[in-house]
Amino acid sequence: MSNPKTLRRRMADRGLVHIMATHSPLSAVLAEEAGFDGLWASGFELSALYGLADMSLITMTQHLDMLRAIAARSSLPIVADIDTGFGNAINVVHAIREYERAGTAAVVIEDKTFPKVTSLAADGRQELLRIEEFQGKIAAAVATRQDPDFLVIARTEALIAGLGESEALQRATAYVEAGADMILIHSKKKTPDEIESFARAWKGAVPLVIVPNAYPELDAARIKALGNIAMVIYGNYGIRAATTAMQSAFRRIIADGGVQNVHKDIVAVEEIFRLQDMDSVKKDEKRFLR
Ligand code: SPV
Ligand code: MG
Repeated sequence: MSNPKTLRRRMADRGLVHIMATHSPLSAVLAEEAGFDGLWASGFELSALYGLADMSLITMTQHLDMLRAIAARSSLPIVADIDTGFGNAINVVHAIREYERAGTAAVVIEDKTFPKVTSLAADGRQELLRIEEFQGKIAAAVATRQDPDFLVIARTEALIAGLGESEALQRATAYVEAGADMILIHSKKKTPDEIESFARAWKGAVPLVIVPNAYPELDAARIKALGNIAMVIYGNYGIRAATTAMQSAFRRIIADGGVQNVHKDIVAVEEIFRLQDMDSVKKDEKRFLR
């Protein structure tokens, strides 16, 4: 089954799919082993991996290279975060060709101007495109895909930009008219009220996607109760978990004057060998090194 079909099938069967943010093939393998339904090739996480702000500094080539490396190590469907589509509708045409060829199941395109500003920054300077211009980008994505199951998800940042629910609803409706398969509605409020209110007001024909990283108490049970959210993306949890673990281990090594204590609290190198699939390399050595 194709990756887009797998993702659609999982949404149909499970009602709600859980998509984990990844920034590397290793984090993708860990997400797959943990039991997630799919992967989020997150722009925020990849930017952070490079030590850069999530402000359109990472190029499409860098993002695609990482996505291909992730796809090579995981069988999970990938939802690609293509930010603003790397420019105008012409750039979107090029991006969709490349991402579909790379085996992506879905793309999320957001209605901000290029270069974008990361969504969760407290005083982020958020500028949105004209509705018609963004409709052109969605229409370009839909017209370019080869596989009709490849999902084009339109993300509105109207709530992030402080424009309110009616603007968000108007934009989401316009994006569905342009052909979007799903609407990602994002909020940086510390409580879920804004998202729950939008979901209750949403009467559109397509389901919603949310990224509950500012309002973490909105768990799967509450999400399901809303009835029209089919995908939850755990954006930024991979890079935050990795940062927490590395900060703690690195600080302890300095404080302890060596690795003698940390050593027993982190995975053994054999676990990394397993994640690197060393067994298959050993088998190949036996077979081919003559
Ligand atoms: C990402 O993970 O890159 C996202 C989600 O787009 S957020 O950072 O919350 O905007
Ligand atoms: Mg992003």
